[in-house]
Amino acid sequence: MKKITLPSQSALNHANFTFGVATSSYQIEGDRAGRETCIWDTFCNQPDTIKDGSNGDIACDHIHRWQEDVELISELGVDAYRFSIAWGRVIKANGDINRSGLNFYIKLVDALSERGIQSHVTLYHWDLPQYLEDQGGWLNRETAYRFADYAAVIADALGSKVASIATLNEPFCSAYLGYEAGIHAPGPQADAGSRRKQGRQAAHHLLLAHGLALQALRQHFAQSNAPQLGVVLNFSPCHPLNSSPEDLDAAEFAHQYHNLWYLQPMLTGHYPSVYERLPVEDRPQIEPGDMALINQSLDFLGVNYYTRTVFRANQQHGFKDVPATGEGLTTMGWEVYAKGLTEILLSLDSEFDNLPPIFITENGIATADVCDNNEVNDAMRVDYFQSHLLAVHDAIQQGVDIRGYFAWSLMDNFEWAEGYTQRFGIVYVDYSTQRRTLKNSAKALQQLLLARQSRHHAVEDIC
Ligand code: IFM
Repeated sequence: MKKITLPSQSALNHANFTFGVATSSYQIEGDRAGRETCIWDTFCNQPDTIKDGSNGDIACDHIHRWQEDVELISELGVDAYRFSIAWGRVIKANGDINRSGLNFYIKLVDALSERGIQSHVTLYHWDLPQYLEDQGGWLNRETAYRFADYAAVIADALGSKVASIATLNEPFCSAYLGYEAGIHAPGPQADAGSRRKQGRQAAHHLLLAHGLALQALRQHFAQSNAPQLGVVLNFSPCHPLNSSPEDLDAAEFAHQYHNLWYLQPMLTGHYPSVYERLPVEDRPQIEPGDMALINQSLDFLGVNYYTRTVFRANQQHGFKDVPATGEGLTTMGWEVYAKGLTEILLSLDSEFDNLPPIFITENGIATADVCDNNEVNDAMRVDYFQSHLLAVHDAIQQGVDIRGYFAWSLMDNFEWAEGYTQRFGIVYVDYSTQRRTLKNSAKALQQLLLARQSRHHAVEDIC
């Protein structure tokens, strides 16, 4: 079996570097009856939205199997578990708190903490309650204020029991894929001509939600032990197809539009300069004071990285992505490009003076896994983790402040528009029995992490 190894002096070996695994609520929880309907329930019910016609009604049945899953996480030897909270499991349509839903997360965090595992919580990983969508969803400014109220409820309930709270996961996907491209929930809300405007408006309200929630969280924790507060964004280095001025410009446009659209307002209070290149009718409505609200200080930035993207010039939109081709693509059709992770980390570090410490909050690969006799030989995933951990090591060596790494994902799960056709887990899930089996990648990470743990314990004993 392949191993994962790190240079012996690597910062990733230090006890203060956090290793974890990650999931999200809609992708694993199931128990549809225990929560309000969310936009993904509605979207999955529409024809031709999900590749295999599936939904998250049962998913990995995590709500009923969470104790088994906590044991699994603990067995892996990780320091931390990153998961998201389903807003509609915690706040009912009438605004009351759903006590049993909230208690689920309290019990989860307590059980993790009893095993010495930190909880890293994300408040919003795409499952907007349908009752808010019915009032306009992210196109309605009010949703941002409801998000801040929900954040305060979570702060009150989980408070200083958790290591970190991230407001949003990949708002780019919520706004761009959900509204502009329309391939994620809630799906197209307008004719093609108005979708870009709607995408930008949803993005602006997501940014506002982030700012208002951070403000509420800071106020809540003013007198007490605060978890680290931040946000999780997805990044992909944008490369030109060739070195023509048009393609170079397209790649820069895409970089600002995809990578900087959220981070720059959060860190500086301004949209990137390509904002000015958007036709006036595509720009979001911004109220006075919004940009200052969005510009809250961050304790950490969560970086999700999977692959790079290649762009060429396009008359109509300024840029167009060029899908990867050739050998060695993942089952998502994504290129394995580990040095892109070092590249984007260095580029963010040089672009922003006030870049907060970074956690790699998602990194992983979908492969065509088969469980044969309780064995899943996912050698490609082992190689992927190996090369990407070295890419993180390289970035740290070059001065980037990176505090942790979370593998995506703890287990196979509902991959949004791809349904259950993509397996991102280090643990294989047989959806007909819900049986979980450690893939070879999980065993390789486990070996690395348990060896690391025993070295830390040995050092503690000496001290
Ligand atoms: O599964 C998703 C996750 O929900 C958000 N980041 C990307 C992953 C893989 O597509």
